[in-house]
Amino acid sequence: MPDCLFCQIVAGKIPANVVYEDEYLLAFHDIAPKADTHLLVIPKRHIVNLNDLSDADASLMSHLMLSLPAIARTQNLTGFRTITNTGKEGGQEVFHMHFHILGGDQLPGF
Ligand code: D5M
Repeated sequence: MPDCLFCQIVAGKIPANVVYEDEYLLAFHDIAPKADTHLLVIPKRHIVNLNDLSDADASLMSHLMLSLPAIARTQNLTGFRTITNTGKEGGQEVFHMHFHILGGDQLPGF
């Protein structure tokens, strides 16, 4: 998706501080961190948000969810918070699905 910011990061056209990459996923530091450590984990393929998923994405989503702890461990996080915002009303600003990983300090209860 040429106009998508995160697709451009996947394509290497916009720089990012990448901490993890595999065939399906990319993880990098959020440009405006809301915690001591704030990562974004995205599928390389353009998916808008959770509303855009179908059964065909089951294995990708399984892989993404199962990768989150290992991606957190690259930053020495044992405890962390994972958030995904879905749609404008859900606070989503970048319309390429991403999972926030927040940690590094003691987060307040939610
Ligand atoms: O979160 C979108 C997140 O994307 C927000 O925390 C800022 C982050 N962001 C925006 N541009 C960049 C770049 N260029 N690199 C890294 N992080 C970025 P949302 O859930 O959509 O509100």
